[in-house]
Amino acid sequence: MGIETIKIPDLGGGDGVEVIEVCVAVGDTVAAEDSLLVLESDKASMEVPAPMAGVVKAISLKVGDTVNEGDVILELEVKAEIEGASASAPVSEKAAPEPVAPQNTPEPAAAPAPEKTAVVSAEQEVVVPDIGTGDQVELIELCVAVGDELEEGDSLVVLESDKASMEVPAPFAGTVSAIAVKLGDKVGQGTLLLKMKTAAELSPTEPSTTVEASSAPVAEAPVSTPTSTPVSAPAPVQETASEPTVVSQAGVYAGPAVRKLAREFGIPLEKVAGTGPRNRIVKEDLHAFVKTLTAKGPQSASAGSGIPAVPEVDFSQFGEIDIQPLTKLHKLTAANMHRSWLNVPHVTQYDDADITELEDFRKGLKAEAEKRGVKMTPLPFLLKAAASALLSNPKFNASMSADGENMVFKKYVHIGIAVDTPAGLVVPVLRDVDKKSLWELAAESAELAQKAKDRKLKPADMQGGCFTISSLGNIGGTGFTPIINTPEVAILGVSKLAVKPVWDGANFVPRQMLPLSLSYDHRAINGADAGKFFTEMGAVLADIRRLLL
Ligand code: CAO
Repeated sequence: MGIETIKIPDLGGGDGVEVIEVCVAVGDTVAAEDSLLVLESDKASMEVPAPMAGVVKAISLKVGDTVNEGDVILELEVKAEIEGASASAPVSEKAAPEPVAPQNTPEPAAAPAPEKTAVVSAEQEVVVPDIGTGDQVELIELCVAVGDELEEGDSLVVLESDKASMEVPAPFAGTVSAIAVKLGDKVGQGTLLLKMKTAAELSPTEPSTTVEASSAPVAEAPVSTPTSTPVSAPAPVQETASEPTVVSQAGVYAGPAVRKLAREFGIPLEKVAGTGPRNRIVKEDLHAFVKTLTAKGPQSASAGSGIPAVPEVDFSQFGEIDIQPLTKLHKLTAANMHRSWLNVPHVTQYDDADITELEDFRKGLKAEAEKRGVKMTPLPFLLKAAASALLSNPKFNASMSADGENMVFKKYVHIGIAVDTPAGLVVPVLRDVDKKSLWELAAESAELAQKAKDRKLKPADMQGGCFTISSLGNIGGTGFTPIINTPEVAILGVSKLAVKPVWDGANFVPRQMLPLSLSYDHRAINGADAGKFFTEMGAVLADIRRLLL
């Protein structure tokens, strides 16, 4: 065992950098490379990793301190075997953070001085400067768009390595004329970032030049003359005036670890309020952001996915109100509807089925129905017609696998019926509809509807459906757009029967027309399939003898 004093490593040529996060506490066991501190200058932040594993015994710094190379960070108790390893690598070398700023930061806008003959608009290439590492780093923010007018020092891009993020400022004032990079690109010293036009005194024949932007230093760094080497193979330049991939997060202050976490969870950093020094976003802010989203429920969760949330309104300011909590069933139904509506591309097709003869037949069954103690409504006929169409159109009697890779075709025909109850909407399922008689279906649907209203349905009564019928016919309306009961791929809406004039080839005759609306999942079913399904259903409803065929 031994105590190692861990000090601020070489900061890449700068001094006086602020401690904005202390990532460890006394008593913590840290592994080599664990973050100890986060330091930040005006333009860059970096994490200082532990040079070795050990237990933190004392911490000499606190948030807000300004530190320089060599300042003591903390005392680390190191085990014997680790000590040996540390002895061969001095703390100052091992603890060096991912360099953020080069020792010799090139002077901004130090393009080679051209011959001065006239004032013209010159285009200059801006490349990634010496960023103190030979590795390629990721471009995580593009702060400008083509056409932007920039001042010298305005942020162009933010680059991020495992341990540090850094802004690359404009080396001179000008207008962005082309952007050569996009988010996620891996770049290194000399990579062409963009082109800028600047009014400069140049020879009219002066070719476009290349200027290295100075990566934002941690602190003031000694200035050296830049290398103005044109990039030999520049990345393709996007000349479009409004580049859609440009995302400006300029002004977002967050360290690499926070940015990484935000990316992993898809949190838009620009929407997170930073509570750290100078409004820096710290991990706790991300936690609070996610907690707020989850606490606000599904509506706000959708806001997180880019859908604007409906603003909360205090209705009592307009008059008397009565707030009643939603039932559990209502909330469940609402969540299912919302999920289906957001996940499934719905298409709804409308048609009227001529059920004049069906109605005559149904009404003729009234006496027998009474004897049997059942009510023969249009619903059992709709169930039979739907079962017939499902069998001859298997795409409707199917579900998409959750990964979107397969269609699951069902060899059974179980159909759900939407039942309106005081507690909310439920969908009990009638099994093997294709194999049952109209009388059986009439009895069973009435029984299930009654059970639903009495809240006596069991979960199994509502599972296994292949297709749903939602009948508002006894209530009214000429048509509606039913929402698919996922993972089913289609639903039939039934509206109120109406007598309409229909042209029979010689005359308009009064026919009893049943308005139907068929919503289907357009990922699984196309319009032609739906047209065929509808035509077949309509034919069966128009002449139920077809059920015998
Ligand atoms: N047009 C005109 N009249 C119709 C009809 C239609 N399309 N469908 C049914 N009717 C008639 C029936 O023939 C019956 O008339 P009689 O009393 O004269 O015989 C009357 O309307 C009542 O029928 P019903 O409601 O008792 O039976 P049903 O088989 O038609 O429906 C059920 C059963 C459970 C589907 C229904 O009661 C129900 O709850 N419907 C609401 C479903 C719903 O809310 N869907 C919305 C989902 S999306 O928000």
